[in-house]
Amino acid sequence: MKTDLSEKLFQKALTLFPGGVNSPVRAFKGVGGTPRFIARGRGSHLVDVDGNDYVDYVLSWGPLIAGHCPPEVMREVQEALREGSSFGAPSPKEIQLAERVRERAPWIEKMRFCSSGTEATTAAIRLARGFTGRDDLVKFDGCYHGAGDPLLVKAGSGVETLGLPDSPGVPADVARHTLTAPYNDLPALERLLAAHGSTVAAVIVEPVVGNMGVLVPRPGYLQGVHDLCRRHGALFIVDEVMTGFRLAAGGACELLGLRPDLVTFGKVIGGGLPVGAFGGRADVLDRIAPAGPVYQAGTLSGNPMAMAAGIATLGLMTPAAYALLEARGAALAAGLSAAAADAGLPVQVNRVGSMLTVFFSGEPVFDAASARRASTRRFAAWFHALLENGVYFPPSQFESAFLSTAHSEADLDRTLGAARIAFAAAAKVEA
Ligand code: KE4
Repeated sequence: MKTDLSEKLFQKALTLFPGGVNSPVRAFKGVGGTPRFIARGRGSHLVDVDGNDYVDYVLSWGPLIAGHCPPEVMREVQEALREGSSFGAPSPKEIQLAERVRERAPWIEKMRFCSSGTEATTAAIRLARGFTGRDDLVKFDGCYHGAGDPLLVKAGSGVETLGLPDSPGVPADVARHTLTAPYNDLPALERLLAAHGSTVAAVIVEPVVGNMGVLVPRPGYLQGVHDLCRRHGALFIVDEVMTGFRLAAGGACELLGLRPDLVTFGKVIGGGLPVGAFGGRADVLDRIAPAGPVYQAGTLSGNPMAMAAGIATLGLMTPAAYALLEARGAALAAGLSAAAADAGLPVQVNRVGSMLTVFFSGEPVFDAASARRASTRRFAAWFHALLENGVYFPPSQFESAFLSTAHSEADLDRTLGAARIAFAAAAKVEA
């Protein structure tokens, strides 16, 4: 596969950007090699600057649930742009998107739009601290909630991929207020809150973890987390940036029957344009300025062009669309498991709906510690063999792959054919 132009552009990018990228996970650090520079996306496919075509399972890390450039989204965004991209003033489109959100997630009594998932989680934590008057926060080892200071403690995603202990630059005074517990381990959280519960403002969790690779919550676990929050007077924050509007119309909260105090969104809610949101109980949200004293703001929050992309994207996600994502996800997971077995490779395929990860491990993967025991060397060999055969998976063992409604049966056939070749390549690598 010719990658001359990507390699040339990457050398140039290295003189402009730290690590040659504008977000660490894109740098292929977890798998080695040169990141592909992308020329365009269409439906379920990407084409790189050297003209190579790939079935895309990154989908901009989740937002493109209807694939690249769905005509309905393109039309609405172009329409909105004709009237103006951003006013810095209220506009009807923010009301339209908020009403679509609330139709799907009625536990969101009030909300605030922002421009990224990181803004949403950072604001939700400040709001929980302001509402409770407490300073401590609990998160789970391996969960990633964006690049905000309070959250870069034992985080997943790029932090895990790069093996960064916790990010330098986060003052010890901030980090010490972030307590961590293992995911899927209720007794551990019980012990932590028994010791610190009176100073904990909130517990934040990825309901289905995507940022250690996919980790599936054990039955009753998340309800148990919520019950412990209630017992200790802490707010329960569900971070649906990755799962929101993807695992169901009402996200993981609908799928798993959760009713959190606060929820955060990103990715799909903007359909590929920059949108984040946080919302939940009205009595909590009403502490946000200018209704209350907890400050949060953003120049482009609720801009009509991004709202138009979100409105159109959510409008495409019908019950039939979710049924299609479930069918495609199940078929892909089954095909990958069978192909790995044929290659004599022990793998765990963790999947919920259209989110999945192939862990190169012979044991169940249910938390950060078991995920870290997977073979990143075998994953890297598998990733590159897939890429060489026109299939673009996330370049890290500790990320989720995503499907869209644009992924066809032909895409899955091509993917499984490439996967068979890739598993054979991985089998030649020491675990
Ligand atoms: P953004 O600030 O990247 O929009 O959202 C942060 C965030 C918050 N919460 C969850 C559960 C998330 O998954 C994310 C972002 N996810 C990563 C992918 N694992 C974004 C990709 C990147 O960092 O480039």
